[in-house]
Amino acid sequence: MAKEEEDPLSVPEVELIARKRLPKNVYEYYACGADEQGALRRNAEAFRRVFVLPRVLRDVSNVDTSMQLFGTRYNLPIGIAPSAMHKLVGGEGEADVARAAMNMNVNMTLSSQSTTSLEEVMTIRNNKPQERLPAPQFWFQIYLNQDFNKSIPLIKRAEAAGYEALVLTVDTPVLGNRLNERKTPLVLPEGLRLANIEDESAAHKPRKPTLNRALMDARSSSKAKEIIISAAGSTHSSSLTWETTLKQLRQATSMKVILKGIMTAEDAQLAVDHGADAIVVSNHGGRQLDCVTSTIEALPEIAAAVQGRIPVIVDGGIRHGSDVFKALGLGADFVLVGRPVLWGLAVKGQEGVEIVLNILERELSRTMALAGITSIEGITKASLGVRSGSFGV
Ligand code: FMN
Repeated sequence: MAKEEEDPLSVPEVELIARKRLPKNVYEYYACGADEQGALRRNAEAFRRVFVLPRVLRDVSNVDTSMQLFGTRYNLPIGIAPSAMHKLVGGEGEADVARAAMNMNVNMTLSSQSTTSLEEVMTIRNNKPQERLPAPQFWFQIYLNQDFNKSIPLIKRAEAAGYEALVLTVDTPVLGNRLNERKTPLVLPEGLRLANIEDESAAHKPRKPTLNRALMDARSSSKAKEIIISAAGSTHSSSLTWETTLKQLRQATSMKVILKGIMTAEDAQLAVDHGADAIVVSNHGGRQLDCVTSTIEALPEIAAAVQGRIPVIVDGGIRHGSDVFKALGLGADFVLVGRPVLWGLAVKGQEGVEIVLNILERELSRTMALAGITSIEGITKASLGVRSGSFGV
């Protein structure tokens, strides 16, 4: 095995190894964006137009990357974004990711389209032996059904299991047009189980033995998603509205409600007005609307509109600890990483996810030291410069 394969030193190196190891269709499913993949590229490229201002002769012998969110202290201002079907890369999928999150004291959002049940993932969190830090909180991501009542059982299960927050993904009234996925269709392997959704349908109806068969026969992952969703009597609802959705969720659960997929200051203001507990500035990793700005460019205006009333979280294109620094400087309280976690999982299971998180931690800590900053709260736009005026710095 080549040296860099044994010991990847950066997230792009982890991705290179993952790319070599994963079947092409699985790699494409994880990597691709929508249409011409403009949003996917812009998410990462936009970070390259932001600079960190080095400051010298400051005592940076103790750099602390920990921070607090909803009253919980985390080692890092970095959480794991929800992504579907982790067992496609092998191993124990979401369970491996959850163990890594626990070891690293990192927040994790489980996708409703996971291949491990939400209860099993929460058991990993709850069985943590008493240690120095309290366990990190886990959140549960959901797409709502056209008929809200059909979503209630899944919401109740997440609440009963102990998830702190429900992350409602609002950028998917219809699925994005992912050409690469369609060109290299994903045929799901035997034994793969859409754990939450299959359980949900099984809880209410006789078990559907044809589900896995139908998934295996699906000619693309978009098709597979449609099958999964319809098996749960569910769909990506295209009729959610500001008027009803948050009200319905409030009635159904006491979990915090986080809206994921906000890209404009106007929608951020509406999220605050309608009582969201936090927002995630996200374009779904470039997998939905292709002709959209990068998330990091959308962030400053959104943070300005929110004015600190609720936490602003951002994801998309974060591949380096310095990207995390830049996102915080541009107004985010917290960031999520999607694909880097999947690459780590593909390379070495739980250990691979920990390798990725450790790389990001070391890079963030080094960037802070070189910028003369010792705490997460100390990272502000005063530490940043930009090549163009588009970031409002
Ligand atoms: N977002 C969701 O809200 N629910 C999902 O089930 C979901 N599945 C995803 C599957 C894959 C393979 C990828 C790459 C992303 C998925 N996302 C999903 C979007 C991520 O939560 C996140 O917004 C995105 O990956 C962040 O960009 P990054 O991958 O550049 O870090």
